[in-house]
Amino acid sequence: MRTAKITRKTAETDISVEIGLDGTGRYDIATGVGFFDHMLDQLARHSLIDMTVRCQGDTHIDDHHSVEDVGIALGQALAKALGDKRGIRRYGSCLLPMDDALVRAALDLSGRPYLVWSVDFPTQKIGGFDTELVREFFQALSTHGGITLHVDALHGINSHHIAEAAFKAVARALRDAVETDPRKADAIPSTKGAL
Ligand SMILES: [Mn+2]
Repeated sequence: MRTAKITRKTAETDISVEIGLDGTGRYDIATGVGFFDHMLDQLARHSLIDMTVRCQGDTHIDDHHSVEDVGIALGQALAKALGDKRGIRRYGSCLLPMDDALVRAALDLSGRPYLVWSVDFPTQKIGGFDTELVREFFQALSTHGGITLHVDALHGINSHHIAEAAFKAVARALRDAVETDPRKADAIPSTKGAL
């Protein structure tokens, strides 16, 4: 089974993350940030990656450290669970509508972190959540997961919908990319022989 557990403790956050790539999208998420929990629920549910996430962070300052550091830990967990990436499809993409919002995600589990982020939010906040933290999360996930990740919002007028569509689009793309390809089950999907 392709699973990983990461614990990460700093002066700002205390995090544990457990994932199973070959899961059914079961989730148990408690980060101390309500809207972020809602987004991670979507990420697990739509990637079919089982996820348990716990974060105790300095949310008395703001949500920034908690969101960024969970992104770091989840990225590290993904990289660890993927191992040498033998047999994976490697690429994934998704064009995901949610009411007014339409978000495109394309990713490559290349080992080369690169984020292209073209998502504008019409409001600075979703409830008490800073919309700029959505990018911070995906930047951390990309950097620490070794993921080339492109996310473009093609349309959207509601910030909650845009954020949720982004998480769901990345989730669906991840689902495809981490899946093993039965035609190439023993091969590392690169002409270089390593990812
Ligand atoms: Mn929602």
